[in-house]
Amino acid sequence: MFSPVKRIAAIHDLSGYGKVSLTAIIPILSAMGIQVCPLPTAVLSSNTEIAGFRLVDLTDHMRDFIEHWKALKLEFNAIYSGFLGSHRQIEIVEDFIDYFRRPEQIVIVDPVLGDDGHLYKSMTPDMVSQMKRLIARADIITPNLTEACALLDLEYNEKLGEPALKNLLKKLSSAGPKIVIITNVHKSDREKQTFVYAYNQRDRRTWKVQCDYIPANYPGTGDAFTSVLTGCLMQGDSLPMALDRAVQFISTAVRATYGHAHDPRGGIFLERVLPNLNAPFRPSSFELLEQE
Ligand code: PXL
Repeated sequence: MFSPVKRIAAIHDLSGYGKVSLTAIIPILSAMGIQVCPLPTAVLSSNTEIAGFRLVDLTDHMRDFIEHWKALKLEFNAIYSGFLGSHRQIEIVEDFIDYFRRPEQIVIVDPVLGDDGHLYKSMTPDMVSQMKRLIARADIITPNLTEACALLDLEYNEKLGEPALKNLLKKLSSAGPKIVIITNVHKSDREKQTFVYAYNQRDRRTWKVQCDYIPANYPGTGDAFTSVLTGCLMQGDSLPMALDRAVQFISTAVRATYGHAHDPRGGIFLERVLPNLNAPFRPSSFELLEQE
């Protein structure tokens, strides 16, 4: 039996400072009326962009925590994983999905591997292969362009045209996930815009959403994006509506932060914009690119 309040299992790290992972995911989904059950993968003093961070790895405790959840017979309307620190953690998430999978549930995997054409330092080729296995279990994946290329063993090319992007979406979707969302496409300072592309295998429609581009990199914006998107889908929004809401929310959050003299490594000022999640919404930028 699902809980009367929709519930999501969130398998991510907890970083004390610098709004990434659970410190972004919990407030966003809670504000959207969803109960978040965090399964922490690690506890950090801050995100890893900030020099001197301390980290306690929780891999050795995760299976035991999961045993308790099994004993409690917990059920989840959604399962959401993001940045994972080791191949063992990826295996734990795979087993988690296999055990807690239910019909009508959404499994979202954000295959965090890198950005701007580079894999993160901790991402070995072995982890990329395992991430390929994990995405096969997901209903929805949200790679950025760098991660999409890595998952398909393609060289990163930031100038991919629309036919090539549609091809990427479909290839990733044929690996398992019904919905593939590629973020951070065509970042351009000059044109002041960036795009999100999405393909839904169920209705064979491809969508494109335009976002403002602000030349600042805040860690955790990907986590905030996927959290809003997930919350919207759990509330019953269509895919394009959820994409549009998530993009507008992030855009506003970045603008609310950018004007301050603030070290971007500290992340966005999420608390300034959380109430927007419950404001009336006017979709503005989604576009149907293709209907097969
Ligand atoms: O997904 C972003 C993220 C998650 N977790 C940690 C991070 C970051 C980005 O910097 O450092 C610990």
